[in-house]
Amino acid sequence: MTIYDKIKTAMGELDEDEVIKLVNEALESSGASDALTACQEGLNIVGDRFTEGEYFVSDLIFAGDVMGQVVGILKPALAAGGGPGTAAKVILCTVKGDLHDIGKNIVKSLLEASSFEVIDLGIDVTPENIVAAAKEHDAKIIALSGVLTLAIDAMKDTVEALKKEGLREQVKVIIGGAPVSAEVAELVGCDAWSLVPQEGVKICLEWSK
Ligand code: B12
Repeated sequence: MTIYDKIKTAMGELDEDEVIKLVNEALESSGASDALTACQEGLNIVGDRFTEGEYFVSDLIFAGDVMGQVVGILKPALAAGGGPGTAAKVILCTVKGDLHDIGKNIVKSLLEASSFEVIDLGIDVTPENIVAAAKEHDAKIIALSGVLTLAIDAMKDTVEALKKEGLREQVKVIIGGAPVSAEVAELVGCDAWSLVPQEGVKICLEWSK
């Protein structure tokens, strides 16, 4: 069993001590990205067990806590070599109805490592508040995160709200999070999508040139 398989299994089992120990080991030996992916795969196991009724909401909360610790450990390595840097502003949030913020926070760290000024609106943010923030900060990039299926509608509503306010041509919108795909991106009407934060940052860097 590779260390990554071990991390995935330990996360799936919600074995906090083992996850933290293995993630530290992985960080020393090789890649932070692979350790992050292994943890995400472990979280998929947690999610499946929740769906099957074996785990409960309290287990999701605990999984979120363990993942938060993992992100804290991996953050410096993930953010290292963040790229050339830019001073552009990015409005970032988890969309309306969705309280999941671990993925959003990873994206934030990586954007900041590339010197973006991130205006983090937090979680459960309405399209109206996103539009208001884009106006207030004169931001040209909006990054939306969402993990629940219902986040897709909220992302679509946000793009519609930007159109309604006549802002759509002036801002670029990127979306990410578990339910996002090419089809979802088309439905939402955004400019780009990614499940990989590093890739998302690259796209934002292109836009800010
Ligand atoms: C931890 C967790 C929670 C925690 C969240 C804590 C927190 N602070 O975020 C808590 C306990 C709050 C929670 C609550 C709920 N949850 Co929950 N939760 C999870 C779990 C186990 C992990 C989510 C996670 O953090 N993943 C790790 C992060 C790093 O991944 P990520 O968000 O996808 O982000 C990555 C990429 O997508 C990308 N990315 C993300 N955003 C963006 C944005 C941009 C711009 C870019 C470029 C990239 C990008 O970068 C990240 C790093 O690679 C998942 C299971 C799973 N399979 O993931 C269920 C899961 C998401 N939850 C689920 C459910 C059902 C719920 C609840 C409804 C449970 C309940 N009955 O109350 C509530 C909903 C609350 C709400 N309104 O949001 C379902 C969702 C089903 C669905 N399809 O809609 C899942 C899939 C579990 C399942 N299989 O049933 N949950």
